[in-house]
Amino acid sequence: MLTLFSYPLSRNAWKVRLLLQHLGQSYRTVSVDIFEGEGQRAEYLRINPTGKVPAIQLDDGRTLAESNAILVYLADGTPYLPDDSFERAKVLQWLSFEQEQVESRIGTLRYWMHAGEWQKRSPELIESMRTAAQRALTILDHQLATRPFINNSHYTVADMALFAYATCAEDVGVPLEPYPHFRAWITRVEAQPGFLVPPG
Ligand SMILES: N[C@@H](CCC(=O)N[C@@H](CS)C(=O)NCC(=O)O)C(=O)O
Repeated sequence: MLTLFSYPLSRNAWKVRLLLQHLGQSYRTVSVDIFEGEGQRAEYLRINPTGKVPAIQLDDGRTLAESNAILVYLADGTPYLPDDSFERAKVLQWLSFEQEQVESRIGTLRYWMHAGEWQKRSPELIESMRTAAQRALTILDHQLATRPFINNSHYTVADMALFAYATCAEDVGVPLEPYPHFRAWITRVEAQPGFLVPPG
């Protein structure tokens, strides 16, 4: 059975749990307490050299880390990842966007909040990350003005990945009010059969 190395509050891990739920695939969870340094233990670093969650281990012992790489692996051959090479590359385009422009800003601010590190950062840095997050949300809002899901009419792993942190914007001080198409997309994603409520 697939093993998922996870932490309850992690939305990067939630992306993977969401896909597994959509797929109806059984798995076992091993909790790695990233706030207690468990990710840095030698035993876990052999599974994921970055010490972060999520990671997965297959029955044959092989391991895979990076949430979006895991999504692509698990979604292969399912409706959540197109077979057509161009459409598939478009999904990868949005997965890269998610890591570069959403997770790195909103996800990092959220991590600082949960880790109690917010006060250690300068207000200027926090504000510049919020501004960058607004730019990312503007891009998503424009994209979603003309299509129901980020890569057209099909709900894919790109929607799952983007949902994880883009929807935390308000928690880190970025209001969603200016992004009506993005907010309508949130409702569409939440209505997908098997949707899993993300951790707060
Ligand atoms: N790019 C990685 C990021 C993973 C990541 O940052 N995970 C966080 C939890 S959401 C973590 O384990 N943080 C612990 C740390 O930074 O040491 C992915 O998408 O999987």
